[in-house]
Amino acid sequence: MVQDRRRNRPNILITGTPGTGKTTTSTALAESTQLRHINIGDLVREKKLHDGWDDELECHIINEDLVCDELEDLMEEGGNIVDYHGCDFFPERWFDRIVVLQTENSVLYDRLTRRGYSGAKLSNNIECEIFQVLLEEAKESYPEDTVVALKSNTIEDITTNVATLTDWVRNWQPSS
Ligand code: DAT
Repeated sequence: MVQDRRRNRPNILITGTPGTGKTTTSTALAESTQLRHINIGDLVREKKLHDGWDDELECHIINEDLVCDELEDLMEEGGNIVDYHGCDFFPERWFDRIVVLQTENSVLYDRLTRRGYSGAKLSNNIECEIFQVLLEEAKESYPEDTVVALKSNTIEDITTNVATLTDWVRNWQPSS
């Protein structure tokens, strides 16, 4: 695969089941690296990059083409942390690192319950984590050596993950 390395700062995708800590991790990482944090859920709401509301899943029906069009220039420029619970519709060439956060089921269950999830929305997300759906999706969508799974059960995990990723960003070099 030919990487698009005209950018001189890397792009990172932080993905995982809702509640695994994507936004918390991305926010801390953006602070320590000065990369730009792009929360896809917020972007979709703010710029209305959706095709309405899904009553059953209780979320916007994201318009993937509109999202990709919206982000193309920023991604080409580099220096982005993209935070989203899906990863298979972004162009492969956008990302230098794909981070899949993973959380123990019981811990995730408590976090999502606290967030007000119940019924199908809660069980769908717990199943998504049990079956490692995001890790499989990432492995199928990106070169294996760019995908890393990190556990996100505790605050200490976040601190360690942010430190590891910050080092990785500092050492990243655009290839010639
Ligand atoms: P996501 O963006 O993946 O949906 P979040 O960052 O909004 O997740 O976190 C959801 C909640 O769980 C929030 O209250 C912070 C907490 N949390 C996330 N990761 C954690 C971790 N590794 N340790 C402790 N709490 C965590």
